[in-house]
Amino acid sequence: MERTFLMVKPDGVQRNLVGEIVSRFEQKGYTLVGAKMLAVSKELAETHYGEHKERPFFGELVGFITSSPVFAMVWEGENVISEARKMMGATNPQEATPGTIRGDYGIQVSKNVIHGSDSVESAAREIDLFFNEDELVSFKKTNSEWV
Ligand code: IDP
Repeated sequence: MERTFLMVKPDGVQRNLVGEIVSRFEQKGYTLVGAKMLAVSKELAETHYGEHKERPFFGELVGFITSSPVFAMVWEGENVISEARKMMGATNPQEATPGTIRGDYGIQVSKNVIHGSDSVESAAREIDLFFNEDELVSFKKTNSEWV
């Protein structure tokens, strides 16, 4: 059983897509084990996107993610890290398949609606960065044998 970190970015929150996005992962069968609205600080943004520090768009990226609140989530389930990436679609919404979140709701790469961890290591790092242990629950859903 895996856990992944997903985040509705400022454009998704402003466009009222939080409910739709939560609904997609719920209906798929994954379990939401933590969630919160937060305003990302410059420091948190720079740490979260640290691997992109040398990229030309780093300043734009940090400016965007701190521009308005985000909705941070931890989801649990079998292979949820890679499956959530499939459900999100390609980084550039114009390359994302229709039916994926970015394919359905995004146009520009800088406003691509959602972030999701891309590996077991980044999931662990990002969950730890955004959530305290006591903000996450651990439970078994009564319908789990049907999913
Ligand atoms: P990912 O979010 O699909 O994992 P990454 O390559 O990790 O993609 O890039 C992080 C974020 O940086 C992307 O989600 C996207 O919003 C933004 N980004 C990527 N390339 C560009 C660019 O060329 N200009 C502006 N923003 C970009």
